[in-house]
Amino acid sequence: MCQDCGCLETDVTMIDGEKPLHDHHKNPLSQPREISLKKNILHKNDEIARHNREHLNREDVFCLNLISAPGSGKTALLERLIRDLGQEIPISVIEGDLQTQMDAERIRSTGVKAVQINTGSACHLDAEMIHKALHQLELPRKSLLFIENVGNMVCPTAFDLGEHKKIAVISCAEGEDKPAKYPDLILVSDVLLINKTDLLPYLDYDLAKTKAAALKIKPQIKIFTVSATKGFGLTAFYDWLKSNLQP
Ligand SMILES: Nc1nc2c(ncn2[C@@H]2O[C@H](COP(=O)(O)OP(=O)(O)OP(=O)(O)O)[C@@H](O)[C@H]2O)c(=O)[nH]1
Ligand SMILES: [Mg+2]
Repeated sequence: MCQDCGCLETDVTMIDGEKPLHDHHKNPLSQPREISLKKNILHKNDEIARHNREHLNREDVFCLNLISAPGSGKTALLERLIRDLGQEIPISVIEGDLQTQMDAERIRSTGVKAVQINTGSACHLDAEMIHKALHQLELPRKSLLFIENVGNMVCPTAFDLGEHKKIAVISCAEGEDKPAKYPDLILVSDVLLINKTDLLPYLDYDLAKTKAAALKIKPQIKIFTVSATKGFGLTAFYDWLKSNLQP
């Protein structure tokens, strides 16, 4: 094992009988270059995200980015929310998925405008994708814009899209260990929705333990326990949404 970096490389070179030098030590363009590239990508993303946010602020649009594992109930929550609040508050949706228009079609069938972004193989939305989608939407003033991210609890956490708040969605059916296993999702989120609470009688799921785990990671996160299908707990979440809309 290399004494300098701890790697297992065996291909070593001797210099003047001194200690062995690995090829990766001689090449200054190895790992540090990879890190700076990642920084550059995120820097560019953040600039576009800032631009998106300025645009949304000018129109008084409150924008929320929903992040969860596949199947936690993001689209079901949006369908329910549109039915419950759509008459009171104008709502628009940007849908993110690798393939298909399925989620956008579900939203459109509620009568609300939805733009579908297909990322192909990318595991997350980025600010440039949202920038293009914003040009396809005429956002009413003082409205809500929801972005449903690609179903993934890891990659979307690194990308600012220009939203005002991030909402993590987990469902009881996924197990109570999710906050502890995916702490970055909790750290970047302002709100945690614990969905599918109607299934609690059939699951071995400790709701209090899940909430405590999330609060340990981020004490200021707001937690709502809800059921998109039965409507449990949604009024408190709607009150929070309304409290964030400019009067
Ligand atoms: N019992 C129950 N089922 C739910 C609830 N919310 C969603 N579901 C079901 O869970 C499944 C997945 O819901 P979706 O809304 O499609 O989940 P999603 O997060 O949008 O999934 P992706 O877009 O694939 O990431 C569907 O069969 C929903 O009917 C809930 O509160 N309770
Ligand atoms: Mg969906």
